[in-house]
Amino acid sequence: MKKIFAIAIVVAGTLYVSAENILKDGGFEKGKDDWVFTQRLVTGNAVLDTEKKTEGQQSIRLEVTEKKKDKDSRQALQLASPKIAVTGGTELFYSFDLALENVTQGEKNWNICRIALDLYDADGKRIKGVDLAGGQGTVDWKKYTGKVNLPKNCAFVTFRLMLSDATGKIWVDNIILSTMEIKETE
Ligand SMILES: [Ca+2]
Repeated sequence: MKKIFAIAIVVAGTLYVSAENILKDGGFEKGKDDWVFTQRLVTGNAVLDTEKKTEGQQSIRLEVTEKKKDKDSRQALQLASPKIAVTGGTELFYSFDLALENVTQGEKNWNICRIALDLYDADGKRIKGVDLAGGQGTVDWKKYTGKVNLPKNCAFVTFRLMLSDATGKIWVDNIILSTMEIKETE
């Protein structure tokens, strides 16, 4: 049985057609316990936010308030989804909402907010990461959509949110990953 986005239709007045979300609870309505939180050499957190959201009752907020002073390129705060089974050699479509507040770049130009898809083979070996969005400064909610061509040996993906050696806050909500194009009509 395919899940159709009845909730999205009601809440956002938005109709999603023919897109089944292979990421369970991409809107963080049931929390973040299934996600993997990693914190290295920074002060910060990942928390559910009931005030600022685009779908349902809550979104996820990542915030870094302070970095350690000693130079280390591994300073980061990130939250990664559980591994999701996919079929190699196919297209994976994505859609998500992202907002930023006072995201300040670290030393390198990639030390910003980054949203990525990580691709793994059947043995769990990481093939590569694909950046889906990034940014710095303060940016109101924006929807990002697109597709990733999965290599033939790709068996799993994870969706990852990251503040990489950067301070500030980001919010993400309404993540959809689908084997079919995500069509949206008002
Ligand atoms: Ca939500």
